[in-house]
Amino acid sequence: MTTQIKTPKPKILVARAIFPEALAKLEESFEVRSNQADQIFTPEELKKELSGVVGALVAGSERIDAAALSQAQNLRVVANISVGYNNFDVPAINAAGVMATNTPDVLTDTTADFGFALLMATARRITESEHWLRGGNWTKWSIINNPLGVDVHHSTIGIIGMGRIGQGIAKRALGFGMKVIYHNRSRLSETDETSYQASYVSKEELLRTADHIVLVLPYTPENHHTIGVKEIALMKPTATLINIARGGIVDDVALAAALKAGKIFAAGLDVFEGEPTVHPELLKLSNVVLAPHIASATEKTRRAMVDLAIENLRAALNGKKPPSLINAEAFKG
Ligand code: 8YV
Repeated sequence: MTTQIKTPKPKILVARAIFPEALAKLEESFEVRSNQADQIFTPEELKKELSGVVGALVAGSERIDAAALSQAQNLRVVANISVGYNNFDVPAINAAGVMATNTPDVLTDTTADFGFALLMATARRITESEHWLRGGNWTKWSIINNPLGVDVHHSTIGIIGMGRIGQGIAKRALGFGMKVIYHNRSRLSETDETSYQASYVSKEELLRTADHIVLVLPYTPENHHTIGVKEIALMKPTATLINIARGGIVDDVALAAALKAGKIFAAGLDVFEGEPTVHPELLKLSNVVLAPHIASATEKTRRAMVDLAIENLRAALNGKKPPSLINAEAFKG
């Protein structure tokens, strides 16, 4: 009789709740430390959870830095279920010899749809009107005595951050007959500018001339408070500001004060400084549409994000190049 020696499955961490079928599939190949209770780990807990695992699926809520990695001697890959990766300290991850991945492309259209939905809701005062109606204020039809919005069609949209999602917003804006202006670290190719009918302008010109400003740039320390008191002062009093980028791109205190004083028409925010806490002044205002960071939140897209993160993790652990490797430079040669 031969005794079969079972090789132990490699250990991985799934740091946030994921779709049960995806988890079950992972459990076929890995010993999984899962967090289906969806509790946010403290930095100390995260450090412990990462020790002894070879791979980890994480999200924006998990800060992966030198402290988190300090006991993660076996770790080979951290796969973010998110395109933005400002939760990653990339130099610290490189120093630990760990691959870092994200989930681009699969969420582009869903996120651009949401950016446009938030713009429409903000300009046309949809949530405010609904509250007004539910509050029993709709007692008669009126030409002037109900919430009057600003037009989206044929207005000028200013997109700050013209990556994949910014370009998705531009495509949608064309359908509304909008004039598209943008500001970005680098200019698009002539071909792309022509296809989106988009003009590159300075940040100041964009702030002064756009009717609707949509923020889609990644968060970096240099982009901290891209929009603050000075920038809001340049905007038109009829302008709207939409943030689907990251908390910290906008100075929320300055924005709340400007909205309260009527310096701009309205804002639509999906992301906040210090989220999930929202600045209390913003919660009191009616000229701001607030959403709980849901730009990528359709079932199809969230499943695609989880699947891509798993594909990245499996590739890295199988000695292959993950499809969306962020720190490829660190693994050259
Ligand atoms: C995620 C996002 O839901 O992908 C991103 O960058 O902002 C969202 O799609 C969020 O980051 C969760 O990790």
